[in-house]
Amino acid sequence: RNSTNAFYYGVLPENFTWGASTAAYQIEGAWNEDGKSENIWDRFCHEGGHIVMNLTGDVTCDSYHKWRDDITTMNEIGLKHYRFSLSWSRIVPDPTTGVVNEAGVNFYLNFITAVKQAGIEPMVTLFHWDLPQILEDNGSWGNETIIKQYQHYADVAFSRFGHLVKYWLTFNEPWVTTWMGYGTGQYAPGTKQPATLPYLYAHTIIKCHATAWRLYDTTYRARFNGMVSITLNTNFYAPKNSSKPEDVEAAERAAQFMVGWFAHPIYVDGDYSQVMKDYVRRNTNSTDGSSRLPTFTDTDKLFIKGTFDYFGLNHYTTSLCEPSDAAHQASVPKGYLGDMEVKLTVDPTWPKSPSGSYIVPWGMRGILNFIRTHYNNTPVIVTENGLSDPNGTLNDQFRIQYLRSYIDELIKAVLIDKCNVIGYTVWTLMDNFEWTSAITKKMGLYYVDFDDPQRRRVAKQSAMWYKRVIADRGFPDPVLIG
Ligand code: PNW
Repeated sequence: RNSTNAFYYGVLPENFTWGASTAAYQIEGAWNEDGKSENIWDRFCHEGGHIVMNLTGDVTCDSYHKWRDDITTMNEIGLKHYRFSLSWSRIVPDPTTGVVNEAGVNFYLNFITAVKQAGIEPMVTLFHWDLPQILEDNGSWGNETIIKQYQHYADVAFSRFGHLVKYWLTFNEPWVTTWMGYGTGQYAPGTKQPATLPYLYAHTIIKCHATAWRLYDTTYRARFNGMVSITLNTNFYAPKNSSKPEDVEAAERAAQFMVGWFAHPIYVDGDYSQVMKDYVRRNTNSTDGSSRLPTFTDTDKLFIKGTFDYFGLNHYTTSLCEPSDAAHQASVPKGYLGDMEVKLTVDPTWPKSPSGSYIVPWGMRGILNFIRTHYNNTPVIVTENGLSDPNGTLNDQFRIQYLRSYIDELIKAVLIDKCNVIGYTVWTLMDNFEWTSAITKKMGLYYVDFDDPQRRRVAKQSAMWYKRVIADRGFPDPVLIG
C-alpha cells in the first residue's frame, strides 16, 4: 500500500480545494476591445514568425464575450475554485500614467461576481506573462520604475476585487517570463540574452512580488482576509543515479536554480541560495570577482523574506541530473543553463505523451516532498498540472491516466508523507491558445472548436472523470466501497 508505484486509494479532507486554471491571453481574445492596450504577447503574435502557423490570441476562446459559458462548464464539473489571470493592459492600459480603464475593471467585476455566485472561489493571478507593451518599451523589468507601476496595478486589483477574492497570485512562473522571454527568446518578447537579463529581470520581479504581498498585508488583509502567493513552475529534479553523491548534489543544484531561484528569497531568507550565488559567480569568471547574479541589500532581504501565505506550484514533469561535463557545457549558451553545471536528461523508458512530454507520476510526490523539506512544510496549492494532446479528442483516456496517476501521487504525499497540500488545479479548463504551439496542443477538460464562431465548449471524458474525483475527494478505498 505504501509502495512507490502501486495505486494508492485515499480520500483528501473536505476542505481540500479542487479546481481548474486558465490565463487571460490564452482564453480572452478581444485583444483591442474596450480600451485594452497592446501587450507583449499581442505584439509577438502579430509580428509573425514566432507562433505555429502564425496564429494569434486575438480571439482564441473568446472568453471576453463567452465567460458565461465558462462558468457553465465550471458548474458542470463542480469545481471548488477557478484559477484565471487578469490582463494588466485591460485594467491599466498605460501604466506610465496609471489611468484605470473602468471597462476593464467592470469586465472582471462582473465575471468574478458571477463565479462567486456559482459557489466557486476565484483564484486570481495578477500577471500571467502579458506585460503591457509600453512597459517593455520603457526598459522592461530592467527599469525599476516598474515596481511602483506593478504596485499600483496590484492596488487597483486588491481594492476593486479584494472583497470577492480569497486566493491571489502575484506572478505566474517568473522562471518562464525571465528565462523563456529574455534568455532563450522562445516566448514574448523574444529577447535572447541568456547570460544577463534573466537574472536582472528575476531580481525585479521578486521585488515586485514582495511589494504586492506587503501592500495586501498592510492595507487589505484585515478587511478581506485573503491569501497571497506566487506560482512557481518546476520539474522534479532526481539524481540520475541515486547512489552517486555527485548526482544527488546535481539534483539539489538544479532545483535551487529553478524553483529555488525565486523560492529561496521568498520562503527561506530573503536571498538566493548559497549554491546559486557560488555557481553564477564562478561562471561569471570576472577579474574583479563580480557576478552576473545581482545582490539583494540587507533592506531588500528583510523586505522579501516571508512574503507568502501559501506556495503555488505548477508541475508537469521530471528531469534526471548529473554533474555537467565539458561537452555539455559547450552545448549550452553561456549563462543561466551553463551556470548551474548540471546535465539534464530523461529516462528513455518513461512513457511519453502524443505531444512529447514525459509522464513521471512519482515526480509529483517528489516535488511535494522537496517543498515540505526545503520550505518548512508551507501549505501548497498545486496551481497547474495536466497533459496536452494534439487532437483534443473527446475520449481522452490518455489524459485521464495522466491526471489519475499524478493526483494519486499527490494523495500519497498528503496521506503518507504528511505534505501540507491544500489544493489541486488542472491545467486547463478548456483547450486554448497554448503560446507558441497555439491550438496544436490541447490541454482542456473541455474541447473548443476554433472554427466554430460560437466557440462552443464540449466536455471531454476527462471533465466528467474529474467531476467524480472532486465529488469523491480523491480515490475512495475499493475495500471501503465494497
Ligand atoms: C505553463 N517549461 O507554462 C503555463 O503557466 C501555462 O500558461 C501553459 O499553458 C502551461 O504551462 C502548459 O504548457 C509552462 O518549459 C511553459 O518548463 C514552459 C515550461 C513550464 C511551464
